[in-house]
Amino acid sequence: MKFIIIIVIVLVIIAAAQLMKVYELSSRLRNKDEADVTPAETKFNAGMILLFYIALMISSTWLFLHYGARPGLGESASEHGGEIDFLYDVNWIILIIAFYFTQTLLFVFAFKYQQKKGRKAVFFAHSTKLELLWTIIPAIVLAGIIIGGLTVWNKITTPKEDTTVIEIYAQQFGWTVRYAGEDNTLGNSDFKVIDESKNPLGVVTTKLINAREKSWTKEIDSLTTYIAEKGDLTPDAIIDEIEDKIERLGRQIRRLDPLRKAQTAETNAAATDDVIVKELHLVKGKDYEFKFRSRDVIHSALFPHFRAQMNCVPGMTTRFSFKPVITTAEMRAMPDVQKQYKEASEKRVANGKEAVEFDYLLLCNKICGSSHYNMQIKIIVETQEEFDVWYAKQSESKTFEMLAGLESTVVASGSIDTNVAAIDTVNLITESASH
Ligand SMILES: [Cu+2]
Repeated sequence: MKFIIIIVIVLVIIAAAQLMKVYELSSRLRNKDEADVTPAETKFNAGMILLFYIALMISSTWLFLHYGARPGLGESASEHGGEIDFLYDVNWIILIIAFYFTQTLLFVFAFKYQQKKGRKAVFFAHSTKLELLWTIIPAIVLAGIIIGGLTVWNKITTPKEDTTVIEIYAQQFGWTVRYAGEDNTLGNSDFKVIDESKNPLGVVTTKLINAREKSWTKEIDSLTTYIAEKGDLTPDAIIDEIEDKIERLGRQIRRLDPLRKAQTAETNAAATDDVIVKELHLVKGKDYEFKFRSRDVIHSALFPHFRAQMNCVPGMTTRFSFKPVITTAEMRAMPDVQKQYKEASEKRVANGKEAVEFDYLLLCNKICGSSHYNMQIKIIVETQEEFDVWYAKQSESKTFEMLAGLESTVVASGSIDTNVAAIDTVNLITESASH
């Protein structure tokens, strides 16, 4: 279907070009310059301009009325959101007034002052009055918009007291949430100790550093032993690779030193109780401070229903605070939301898909790669009681220490790490042999 439409458009363009050519040829035959415009043609063009103006006004007015002020977003679910909505509405009102005013001038003047016999255009080189008018009015309007925006921005970004700290960690292509635990303080973090499955956010504790060092030292030991015992029977290329690896591991161990120095009893304690999850649960009426980090490229954390957005920049921490004021259940019960989701669900069910229910979402709003469109997690706003039940369950199994498997590493690291080193060596040998 799309293909047919494209073909039709192309054919229409070709036909129009051919018609123009025919017109040019015929005017040449009639000995007439094609730049000469007859009064009838001028009148026709002016009429078309007026017609276009009327169609533009009717269709834009219909769009404004049909889609309303904030299509699909519903009521703001955060405390500060009302002010953002107000700014948004003010901007739209100014834009719409400017739109109707300038478009009317443009098209109506083009119609009114169409070429007529004996009419001459007024010529003037400069008009101070006009210059002042179209400089000062936009300047005042723009200053108003900017001052209004800055005032609201300063207000909503001023740090609040008694906020609950939550880290939002971005990476291609997903979000991870870290709750700060009882102490409301996040533990230190560093990319050097990131482990995809056990420590995805690179949270640091002295215990973790020691476990890392121990496991890397073991690996070095077993590789060194391998060279000492079987070096004579191993091709030089493989020996080189093993030696490179030993050097690399040594470097990794040395890089742990500054991290170890930065750790104190407090930062260790702060990290141990951090809870790492894949869903963001918030309590209605609580002030939150979100700290954003990114592992790879710039992402942007967008909370559309809360009218909040903040860039997540590799190498730095950005922050934003807001207070959710409507729970997920309350939002689902709103007539507008129910209507919107009922219609969507009916369409989906008709197409053999399952029905959908309203959910708050955290989305990525920076084109960050191929799966950017799908970089989202659910946000659930609930009562304190509901939150406590959920959180208790998470802190049974998802604290940083448990995820990092620290206890078991310390006890059993010897056997596990030697195995890892042995497998790696075998891999190196088989890889080189296959080349
Ligand atoms: Cu992203």
